Amino acid sequence: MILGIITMSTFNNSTETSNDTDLIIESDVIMPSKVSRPGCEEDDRCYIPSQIVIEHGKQVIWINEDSAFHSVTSGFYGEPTELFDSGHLNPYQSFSFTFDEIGIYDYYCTLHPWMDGQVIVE
Ligand SMILES: [Cu+2]
Repeated sequence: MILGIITMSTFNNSTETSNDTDLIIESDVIMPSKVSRPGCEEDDRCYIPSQIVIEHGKQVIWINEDSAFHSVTSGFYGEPTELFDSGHLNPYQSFSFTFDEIGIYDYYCTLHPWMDGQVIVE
């Protein structure tokens, strides 16, 4: 379990002071910053962790911690399986999917062909 920490800044116009609020968002897999450029695939860090093992019936939560859009889409680039597709995730948006069936599920990002990951359901 990875806890992503998001700092949200809110500004009070009348006094021009800022308040930082930390939100803890539960996630299992993160899309880290700068993965919108190739390179993360060299050490398998486009999704962290790039492979996750869960029990069937459990969900996986992904969060986009990058400043670019990403997706979590089942299958391989150019060969989606249409089991799940997050669509374009905004920065700090999350997506979850519950895996009921045992199996090995590959997924990728529709925007960045080098980004891939795998969920193993036992
Ligand atoms: Cu991407």
